[in-house]
Amino acid sequence: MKTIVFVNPPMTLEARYGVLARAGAMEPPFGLCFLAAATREQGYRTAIIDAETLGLSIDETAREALAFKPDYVGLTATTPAIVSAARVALKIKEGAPSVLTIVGGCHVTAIPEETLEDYPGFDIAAIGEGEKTIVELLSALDEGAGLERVAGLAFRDKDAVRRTPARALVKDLDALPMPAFDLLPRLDRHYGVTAQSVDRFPAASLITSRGCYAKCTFCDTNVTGNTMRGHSAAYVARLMRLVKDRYGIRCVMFEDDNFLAFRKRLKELETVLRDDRLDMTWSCTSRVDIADGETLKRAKRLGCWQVFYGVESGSQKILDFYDKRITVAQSARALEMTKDAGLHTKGFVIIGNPLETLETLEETRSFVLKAALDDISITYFTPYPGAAVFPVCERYGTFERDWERLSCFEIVFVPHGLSRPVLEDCQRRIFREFYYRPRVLLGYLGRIKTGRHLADLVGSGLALTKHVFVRPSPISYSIR
Ligand code: B12
Repeated sequence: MKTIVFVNPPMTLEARYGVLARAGAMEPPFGLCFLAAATREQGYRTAIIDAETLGLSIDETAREALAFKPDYVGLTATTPAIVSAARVALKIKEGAPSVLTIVGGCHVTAIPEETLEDYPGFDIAAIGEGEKTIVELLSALDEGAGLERVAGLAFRDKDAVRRTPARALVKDLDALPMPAFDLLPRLDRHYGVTAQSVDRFPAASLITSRGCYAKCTFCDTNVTGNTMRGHSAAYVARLMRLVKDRYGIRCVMFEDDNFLAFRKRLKELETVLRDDRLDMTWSCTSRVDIADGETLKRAKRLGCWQVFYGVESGSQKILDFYDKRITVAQSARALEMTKDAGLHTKGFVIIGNPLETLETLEETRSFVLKAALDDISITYFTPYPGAAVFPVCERYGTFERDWERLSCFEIVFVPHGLSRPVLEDCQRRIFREFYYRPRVLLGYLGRIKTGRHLADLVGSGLALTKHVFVRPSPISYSIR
């Protein structure tokens, strides 16, 4: 029996969230769980090493992987994780040169040739969704057959990198084996959404669909594409039941790009969940143009307590530049409807965008302060290779192409006419003016239900306070 070890490479919360690390959480590497379920079903001895969650170093990760005496090692990587993945792959090759390393995920999917050229530790790249690719690839390798027959690959051939035809998206997600959460460290102990996104503990995140119909140009959708595919209502209920029964999970954060867009499924869930008596609460994402009163009230009835929206900016010019296809007024309305339905709201905001000026920053600040928001996340615009804006972003500002720093919490892009201190100061100012208001603070106090909530909220609150008050930047962001 051949062995494959999947690796989520090391990456700390500090690398992901910078000074706000305390507010971050580890979540399961869903892609690897799907892949591991697929190879295990085909009879491969399969393991997952989640080095990110276990806090392993590069050396420790390679050592743990080699301890399984693998034939194959499959590494996943986003853009900020690609260097770490490449280091693990090299270490594995040093320890056992015959092990074949395969890299997949959004970074290599966007730029396979460059990735294979830059990182000699990777033997083969899997492009796009990987469940079928990995199974066909392993069987081709076991049979000693050529790789050309396997769709969705890139590999080195003499001095060049060759690609095979594109792999089609998975049509029927329910047909995939259930994600192999059992191969991870225990879900309820090692992974946890923080209290900002959870109303009860233990909590976990899940993903129940792939793809997003929108084509916002800042967003990297190159793996799952623009065709929305959802697991069925019955599958969603089965998944919730599984994490509840096996790990005692009581609250779920759905990480789908646009959970509420599956309106028909939500209706069906009403029956399925009532019959199942799951008694779980959840939070989810939505585009603002999907939100309507009926859907939101239904979500509330089904246990939803919080909805996350990508409001992105208070400037229409920037929303239009990104082809976001929403208006600022639509965002404001969606947030009000969500509050009217009795739900908490969180908005994702991006600053430092192409075309950003002091005026557009001010529009965003003023929008955030007026909108019906309970919570916000403010990140810096980050051009990812899989996003449509990537090839043109340097027309609009200076970009530092240092993959490891592309976390959205470090400034790697500065729009023409603005500067790094101005962006830092703007982020601090919006955080400060947003959070340190009686309405928002009291809202937070109202959420404290357990000691765990208290510890999480105090911990992240202190980190935020230190960030916004204690470290003033030398230049002041001021429009007037
Ligand atoms: C859930 C999620 C998270 C979770 C869990 C991440 C995880 N490890 O799965 C958490 C919260 C931890 C997270 C963290 C981050 N995330 Co995130 N996240 C997502 C989200 C919403 C879903 C990911 C997912 O599960 N997709 C579904 C699975 C099935 O797809 P997949 O993971 O890509 O895996 C498939 C293929 O890529 C391929 N594949 C992947 N690996 C391999 C390996 C092999 C060997 C093979 C054969 C195939 C293969 O097969 C898989 C199955 O089909 C995506 C957006 C999206 N819709 O994909 C963003 C996304 C992946 N995240 C993103 C970012 C920026 C981050 C952070 C940097 C944010 C931060 N500062 O914390 C960190 C980076 C963490 C890291 N380790 O690199 C970006 C990445 C962009 C980029 N090019 O790098 C995305 C694409 C969002 C976006 N549209 O911009 N994220």
